[in-house]
Amino acid sequence: MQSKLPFILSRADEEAAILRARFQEFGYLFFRGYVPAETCDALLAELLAQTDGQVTLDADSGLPQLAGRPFVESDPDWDRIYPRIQALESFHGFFHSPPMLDLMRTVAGKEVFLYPMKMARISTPNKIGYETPPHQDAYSHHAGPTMAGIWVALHAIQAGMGRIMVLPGSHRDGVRKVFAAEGVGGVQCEIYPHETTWHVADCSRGDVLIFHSATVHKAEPNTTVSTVRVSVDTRFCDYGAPVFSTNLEPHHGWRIEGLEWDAIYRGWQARELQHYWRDYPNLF
Ligand SMILES: O=C(O)CCC(=O)C(=O)O
Repeated sequence: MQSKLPFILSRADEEAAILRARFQEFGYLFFRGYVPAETCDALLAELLAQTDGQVTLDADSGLPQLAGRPFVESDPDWDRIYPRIQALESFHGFFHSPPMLDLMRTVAGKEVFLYPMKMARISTPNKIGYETPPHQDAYSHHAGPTMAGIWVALHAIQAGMGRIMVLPGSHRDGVRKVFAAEGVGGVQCEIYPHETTWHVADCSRGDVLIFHSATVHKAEPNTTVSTVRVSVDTRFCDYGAPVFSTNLEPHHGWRIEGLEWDAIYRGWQARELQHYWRDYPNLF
């Protein structure tokens, strides 16, 4: 039987040593409203604009609504929409802002390297069974122990809308065996019989979840009638830690033809985030 407890709350103004100790104990940190509402609204509007009306924003609730066919990652609708999202300079720049980097440095306790691969998640209703299965990013990203995921809710995400959940303390048992699964990432990892209590919470716009590379996490199914869950995430590690080559590619660049950096950069104004990892000292 699976039970759920609320995320333990962290505050960015807590002492860094306390945050780091909590991160090592539970394998995650959850910060309420860290990203300003206007920043989330602006990015969400840009992401939805790339769907050509398939996902729209309900002005009253502030929640994305499905206005066309449901889809999951790798469906033809996704493959049409996602290259446009990946081409957004604001989407890539979102995680490189000084406050975001500060939070990552606080958790790491040192300078960090932000992975080039940035992810947007669009979890539509009517796709139950395709939600993100339980997994560890250490496996999917071939990453070591200083790598962590950083995930941001771009709007309120309530129960039934595909919330993200973590298995607290699961990072302490190392990287686990995996099995093929439907849903984002295509694999799920082993869950031990004693691991029955997950941590989860209704999110507000701008809430940030940071999770250890070996922390097991998954998404709940989106069981709403028409509300879509949209979030963004990426990875970071201690500066100098090994980074595997697949993380240097655009997300889904391995399967969507033409989704490559030169195409992504075509409409960008600034150059400093283009190929910024080329001098990184530990790529393999
Ligand atoms: O938001 C999701 O559904 C997936 C997020 C996730 O699994 C991750 O960031 O590793």
